[in-house]
Amino acid sequence: MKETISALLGEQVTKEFYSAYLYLAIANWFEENDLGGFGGWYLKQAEEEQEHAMKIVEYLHDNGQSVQLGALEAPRPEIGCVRDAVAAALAHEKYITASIENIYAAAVAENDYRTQVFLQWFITEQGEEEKNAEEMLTKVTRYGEHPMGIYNLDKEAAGR
Ligand code: OFO
Repeated sequence: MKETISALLGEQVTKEFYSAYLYLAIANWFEENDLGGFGGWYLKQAEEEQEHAMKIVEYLHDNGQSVQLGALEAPRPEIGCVRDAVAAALAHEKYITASIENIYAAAVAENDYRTQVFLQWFITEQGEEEKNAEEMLTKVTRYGEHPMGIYNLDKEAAGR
């Protein structure tokens, strides 16, 4: 594996752990504001992000690479309401998608076919996560506009 790819994947490990840390911060905000249901969702996201990090660690090791762990910044999302929290998650997912796509582009440039295949799972996963985050933001925004907003949206989605 080329050093550039190995380094980018190493940085991605830190970004995935940071994602977990950010989701924990968001989960904490919900928990501290008596919205444990939302909090549970973000705790689950935090666990998934750690799994993503470990998937990359394993891939690097399977390919004879060493992993340089980076420092984790303390997440300080600016959350003043439910919508802010959900919007912060969506913005972060978009940032991670761009980061994964950047590694994919580098793998293409280096003719690193194995890494391209490896990253396909992450590209699909990011699509799912962005979709979930977008949907949550739409629902929370509509609910903010009108308490029946979520109900109406669900009916529309189900075609009823
Ligand atoms: Fe790691 O899945 Fe999104 O960020």
